[in-house]
Amino acid sequence: MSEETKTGEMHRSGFVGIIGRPNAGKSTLFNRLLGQKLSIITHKAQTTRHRIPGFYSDDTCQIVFLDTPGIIQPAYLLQEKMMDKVLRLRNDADLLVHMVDGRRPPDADDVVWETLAQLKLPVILAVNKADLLGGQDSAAEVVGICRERFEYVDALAISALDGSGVDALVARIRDRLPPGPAFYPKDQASDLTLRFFVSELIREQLFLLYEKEVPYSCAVNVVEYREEDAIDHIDAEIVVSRNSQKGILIGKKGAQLKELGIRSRKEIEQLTGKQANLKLFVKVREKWRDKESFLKSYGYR
Ligand SMILES: Nc1nc2c(ncn2[C@@H]2O[C@H](COP(=O)(O)OP(=O)(O)OP(=O)(O)O)[C@@H](O)[C@H]2O)c(=O)[nH]1
Ligand SMILES: [Mg+2]
Repeated sequence: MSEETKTGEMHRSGFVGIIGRPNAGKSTLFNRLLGQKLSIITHKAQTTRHRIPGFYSDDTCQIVFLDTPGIIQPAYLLQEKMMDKVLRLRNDADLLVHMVDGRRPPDADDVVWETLAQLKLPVILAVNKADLLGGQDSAAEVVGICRERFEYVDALAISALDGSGVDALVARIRDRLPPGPAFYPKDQASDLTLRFFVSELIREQLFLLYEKEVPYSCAVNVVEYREEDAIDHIDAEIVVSRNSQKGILIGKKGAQLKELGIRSRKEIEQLTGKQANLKLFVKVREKWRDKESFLKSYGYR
């Protein structure tokens, strides 16, 4: 049963997938919509590996946003699993927001277009990074290019970074959702575990601290999380796919791993508002990115 809101309009609710090429700004938009850091963001492509739900609620609606990994042609099993998470939106979402970096719209042969077609859902185009574009005309040009390649139900320019256009985007999403009650309590932000968020914060620091292939070869598992009143004790393992990467991760006399620990701890303490005692362990699992059983146990189902 859907109820009328204070303004007399119907309460609306639904699931909205945020999709697009790596680095388009999906997680930046997601966090801005939710007013908090639920998804990790770096300047590197393929930062997000999971499908992350975040609940946007106000008096008139509840929107469950789903942040997703950037769409690519998969080269190994982990990336296939990442793309599965995008394709599963077909069953789980009412609407999609396609984020495009306004400076580089996807080429005509980009795998993104095929994915959009496969998903068979209404799609709103959000031309992002408007703050870096030369005004309305350039955004309109990008909209024109994208509309030649896909039939969107709506399109607008936004900046996920400075927030311009984001309220308008929410209003347009809301108008397209069916009347319905909230799915979750309105003060809840997500249904993922603290362990998950902590492992993601460590992965974010891995992306920022290490170069080239290393961050892409790492998975992070929180293996122990023990809460005390004033402090959390956390053991996390970092899984690498080759022995040589273990050395890089640890660094000379353990300096790099120590730095990773310090940076991650700061982020975790910001999240929990408590002190954290973080211990990091490095483990080698040959070619884990291509092995079903490892992927499963690291949460990439
Ligand atoms: N100038 C500007 N930068 C932005 C904007 N939105 C995102 N960025 C930057 O773009 C980079 C990628 O942002 P993310 O939010 O991680 O992108 P993503 O689409 O989630 O990337 P993947 O998870 O790798 O698919 C970061 O450095 C962001 O700060 C924007 O509106 N303007
Ligand atoms: Mg992301």
